Order: sequence, then structure tokens, then C-alpha cells
Amino acid sequence: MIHDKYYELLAEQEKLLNRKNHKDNQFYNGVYERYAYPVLTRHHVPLHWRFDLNKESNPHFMERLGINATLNPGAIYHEGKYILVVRTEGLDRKSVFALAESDNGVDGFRFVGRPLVWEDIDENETNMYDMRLVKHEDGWIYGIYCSESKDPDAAPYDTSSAVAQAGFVRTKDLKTWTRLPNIRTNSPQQRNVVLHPEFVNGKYAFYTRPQEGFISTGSGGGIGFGYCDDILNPYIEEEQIIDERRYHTVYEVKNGQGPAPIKTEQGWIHIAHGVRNTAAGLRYVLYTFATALDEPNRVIAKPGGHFLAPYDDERVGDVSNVVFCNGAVVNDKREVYIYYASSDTRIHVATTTVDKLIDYTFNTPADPFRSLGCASQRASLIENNERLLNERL
Ligand code: M1P
Repeated sequence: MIHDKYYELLAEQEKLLNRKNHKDNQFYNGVYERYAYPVLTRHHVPLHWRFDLNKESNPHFMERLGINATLNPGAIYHEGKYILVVRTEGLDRKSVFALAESDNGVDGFRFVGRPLVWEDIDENETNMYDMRLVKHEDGWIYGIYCSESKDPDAAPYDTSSAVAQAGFVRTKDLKTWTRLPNIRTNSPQQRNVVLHPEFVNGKYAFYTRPQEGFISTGSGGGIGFGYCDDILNPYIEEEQIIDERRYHTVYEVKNGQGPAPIKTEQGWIHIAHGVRNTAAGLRYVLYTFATALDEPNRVIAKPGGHFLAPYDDERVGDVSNVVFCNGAVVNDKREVYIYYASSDTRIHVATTTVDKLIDYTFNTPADPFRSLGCASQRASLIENNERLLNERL
């Protein structure tokens, strides 16, 4: 028999799932729009994924397999729907992927089916997270995620050291997934590995993020790029750093490719995350850059500063002062939906258009890298504006 409490909580949850979202009118930057509510939180996860509904086995209707957070979703626009592969993090800290769908991309997201599973080919893989979903021109939809294992070389007392590698799956229908071998590189660790959606010089191409440690990238210099000959046995022999970390920027400590780049008539537009250190810990923001259409490993434009940073309530969560994006989609109207998580806790959307992304990425001044350079950059903006304002008088 189903517990009465289930129906009570279900009615409450339905109100949340049916809540209409709207643009946040307090926020303006002309680049994108923010929304009043997150699109997915832990409260959106179906009750029957968290509670044993049976009154006999769960008389107090206890939530025994709760969800702590929903974050860092991969995204795809597929058959007219906005689909997210959500990282749902259980109370036990392990992340599990689950699909959620919406008809309009800004509200009405519901989890569908069951948490994703595939053949278990690596018994050491302990955690899986941050999937990039990429529809490749070869006809498959690929998912690349961080596959995390305990560091086999850690000292016996060290129960924290971990190794990150690029886990790899593919599907045609988002229902049946085939686990492919991990993507191998010559870097000791990898995270934020993303497949380029088209062949480059007749080969599969990937963005990588070589790193020495699990958290610290060490000598790993930034976002890498490399080719792979065999997608069923993926090995990237060489990684060329295409977007470097740099002193006193928003990507000083580390960076990483976000979703697969967006193809536009001016070039590929990349949304990436940049990390810097502060007295309060790491701060994660998003930034953009563009690469040449025929050479996606050649940067041709890069605005200075961040594109999107933690804002108001987004600043606080399990890992505060973080925004992270590994999913963005473009619909048939060239509207862009950027899905990002704040503070490793909940998922938001920001909307813009391909044209605005091009304008922002190609026409925003680059970082002058020094304060006096920034002062003259701003002085010339003020001077031009003052001239314009004076002409009106
Ligand atoms: O906690 C912030 C982020 O930290 C990591 O980012 P990166 O790969 O750049 O080191 C990831 O664990 C990511 O999931 C997380 O949101």
C-alpha cells in the first residue's frame, strides 16, 4: 500500500514542476538573459527515486536515498526537445547521470526514464560526472564524462587522492548507451574532455585539459586539442595547448572547455570555465573565445574578463563561488540556451542568440593583462562616449 505522505509531497512537487520561469528583470548586460528560478534542483528529482513508497516497509516515509544536488548537465536539442544529462549527486556523494526534458528549455524540466547505466567495464571507476553530450556528424551522440578512481599509488593512510580520466559512451536514441574504452592521452589525469562535433582533417578531434593532479593542473597549461584515429579505441597521442592559463586573469589557476563549441558563420564559439584563487578559495567563472572554422585549434577572438559569474544567490552552495557549464544548445531559431550550475548545487539557464554570442565574442575588447592597459582601454571608451554625448548638446 502506498503511503499517504507520498501524495501530499507529490502535490507540492507538482507545483514546483509546473512553475513558470521568467526572465530576471533586475539583471541586464545585453549579452544574455538570466532567469528568476533555477531550471532544476534536487527538489525536482522524482519522489519514487528517493523514497520507498510502501507503507509497510517505510512506515515513517523516510527519505533513505536522498539527492543532495543536481548540477553540471550535458545538453542537447533533440527532436524538438531540450534534453539534459544531469549529474544527480546522492547523499552518499556519488553522482549518477539522469535525463531531464523540457519543451521550451527554460521551465517544465522533468526527469524521464531511469538513471543511466551501461556496461561496467572498469571496476575501479568510483564516480562519474560532468558529461558533455555531442551530436557528431558521424551520426552518433557521444557522452564524455569524468571517470574518477582512487589513486592506486596513494599511501595507505591517504584515502582522498584520486585519478580523473575521460569516460566515454555513445548512443543513437538516448536510451541505449554503449560504453567505449576511456579516452587515453599521455597526461597523468584528464578532465573536461570534449569531442569536436565535426571531423577535422578527416579525423575525430577532441578538446582536452591535461592535468598532473586531481585538483591542480600542475604543468598542464590549459585547454588542449588533439586528434584520434580510432573512436572505438580512442587515443590522443598529442595535445596542443590552444588556450593557455595566464597570470592575473580569470583563468589563472585552471580552465576547461565547456560544451562542444557552437558553429557560427564567423567561427566556432567556445564557452569555457576559468578558475582563479582567492582568500575564500577557488572562484569559477565562464568566458568565451572563438576558433577558426577550418582550424578549430586556432583562437581568433577572445574577450577579456568573464562572460558569466556567480550572481546573487548563485554564489552560495556546496562549493560556493562557482559557476560551471558543460551544456549549451542552439535551437532552430538560432537561440542559444546555456545551462550552468551554480556552486555545485543547482542548474540554471541563460539565454541569448547566435548573433549576440558572435557580437560579444568578436567585438568585446581583449584583456590588456596590465592595470595601466585596462585604464587606457576604459579611458578610450569614456572619451568616445563623452564626444558623442557632447555632440548632442
Ligand atoms: O567544484 C567546482 C568544479 O570543480 C571541478 O572543475 P575542474 O574540472 O575545472 O577542476 C569539477 O569537479 C567540477 O565538477 C566542479 O563543478
